[in-house]
Parts: sequence; structure tokens; C-alpha cells
Amino acid sequence: MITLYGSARTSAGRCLWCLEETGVAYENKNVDMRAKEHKSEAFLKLNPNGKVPAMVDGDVTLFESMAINFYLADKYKPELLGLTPEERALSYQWSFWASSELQDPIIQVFIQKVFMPEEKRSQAVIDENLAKLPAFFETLNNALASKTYLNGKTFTLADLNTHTVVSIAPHVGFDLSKYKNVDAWMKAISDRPAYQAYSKLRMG
Ligand SMILES: N[C@@H](CCC(=O)N[C@@H](CS)C(=O)NCC(=O)O)C(=O)O
Repeated sequence: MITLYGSARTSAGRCLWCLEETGVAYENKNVDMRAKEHKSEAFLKLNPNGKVPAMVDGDVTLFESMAINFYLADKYKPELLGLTPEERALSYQWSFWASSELQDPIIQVFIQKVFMPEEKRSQAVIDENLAKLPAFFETLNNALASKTYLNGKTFTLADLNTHTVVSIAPHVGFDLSKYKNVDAWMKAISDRPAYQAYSKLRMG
């Protein structure tokens, strides 16, 4: 049985969504971050970075949410990875793009707006990072022209991993509605039973 550590409201969420997509049996163990359980000796053996998620599947222990998703897809539902080298390349491309390009400015704004006490909040950091987003969303919107999914054929990790970053944008006050192809793509994904199961987990 696979064990996934971390709640659906953290970076572990994208792994829970991926697990739902694969249909494989798993258990989800909560890590009490308020009690600093993610820094405990026991948890650091699973993820020495002291962050969620971590995953254990038999002899395999992994950290990094997108790497966990590549493992899960490869082992339990290869079509999620993409069936050809070209499709798999697009899963890598969009996942790396989402994690190394798009995520940072969104998270910088999220930190300021959600975690920073008002007296310490920097409007300059918010403005600087929000200003980076239109170019990224133009890129994604153009890539989705006349396509339901990012590889032009089927739902893969390109969509899942990218969606989990894109979906934070409205929570930091960035309006996605003018990016019509992105909007349509998000609506198509929201009909997926696995996405709905993951959304339920997020609502707790
Ligand atoms: N790149 C990592 C990021 C993991 C991460 O930042 N997790 C957060 C929760 S969303 C965490 O555990 N933070 C605790 C800390 O930084 O001490 C991944 O995708 O797995």
C-alpha cells in the first residue's frame, strides 16, 4: 500500500490528485505542521528537507511532489505520463515550466498576502511579482489554442502538474478570466472524477 504524507491543501495535494487518477490503493497520513511534525526525526527520514509531501511505496521513499507524480504515473498509469517520447517530453516541459517559472512569482505574492502580517507586507514585492504573470499566462493561453489538453490529445501530467500551480493564481488576486483557453482548460479538468475527489479532500 502506498503512503502519502501531507494534506491535500499543501504541495501533497497534487500527489493525492495523481493517486486518484491512477486508481491505486493508498493511505494519506496527515503531518501536523503546527506541531512541527515535518521537522521531527521520524519525518526527516522520509524527507530530509522537512517538507511535505513524502511518499513510501514498498522499498521506495520519495520527496518532491512532481517527482512523486512522475513515479506514480510511470508505475501505475503510464498513459498519464504520455504514451510516446513526444507526449512524455510535453509532460516534463510543462511540469518543469510550472515549477521553475510560473510557481515562484505566484508563491511570492501568496506569502505576502496570506502569511505576512499586514505591517510587514511589501506592496512592492506583490506588484513586482504580479507584473510577471501576464507573460506566463499568455504563453499558456497560446499553447492551449484549439486544444482541450496541453499535448493536444489526452489528459496527462502536463495538465495535472501545471493546473495545480495555475489554480493558485486567483487566490492571489490574479484574474484568469481573460485567458479564455486557460479558462476552458480548467473547466474541462474540473469535470474529471479524480479532480473532484481531490477537491473534496482539499475541502477537508
Ligand atoms: N518543491 C517541494 C515543495 C514542498 C513544500 O514547500 N512544502 C511545504 C508545504 S506546501 C512545506 O512543507 N513547508 C514547510 C517548510 O518549508 O518548513 C514539492 O513540490 O514537494
